[in-house]
Amino acid sequence: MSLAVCPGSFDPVTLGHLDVVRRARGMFDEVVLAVAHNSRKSYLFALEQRVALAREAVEGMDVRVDVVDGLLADYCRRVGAAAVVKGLRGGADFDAEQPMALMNRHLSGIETVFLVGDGALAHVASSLVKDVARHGGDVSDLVPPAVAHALREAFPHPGG
Ligand code: COD
Repeated sequence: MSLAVCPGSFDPVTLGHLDVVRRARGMFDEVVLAVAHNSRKSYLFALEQRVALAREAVEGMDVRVDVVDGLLADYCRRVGAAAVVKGLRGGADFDAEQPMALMNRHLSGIETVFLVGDGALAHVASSLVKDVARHGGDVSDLVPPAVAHALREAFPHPGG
């Protein structure tokens, strides 16, 4: 059984993330969406909420959601992962991801597989989605329904 780990901050999970997870599920026997901590980010949603929103989003996809407490490389070794799967929207993503892939391989030998996401979702990033929602924009076609609801609660707008 080959297991892939799709890690991320998922603050919050978007349709872009889910596209990559779905593609990974087509290639591996088992897929874990792993909510991890990026020390360069501060989060809007608490860990428990990011996990709950991700669980709801992957319902019916035969994908598990788990939390990475510590290093991703250690987590991958512990669960016997065959690969880390990351999504690429473009060159900037590759530039950011390559050092992490090299570091994870250095730490535990784990390989990273890069999947090119749906071009129609290449503009979808958690940070942009939050920014649009913060200013009252509609993100309901970019995120799962429960995430759209959570964003409306986080950024209430009169009449919105
Ligand atoms: N299309 C395709 N791919 C996408 C899209 C989209 N629209 N949106 C996001 N993605 C991809 C990203 O490129 C990324 O690969 C993945 O989805 C997750 O994105 P984010 O933004 O939710 O998550 P990040 O980038 O903040 O995640 C970083 C980690 C949390 C994975 C990293 O910091 C980590 O591994 N932390 C654990 C501690 C650790 O091991 N640190 C050392 C790392 S070398």
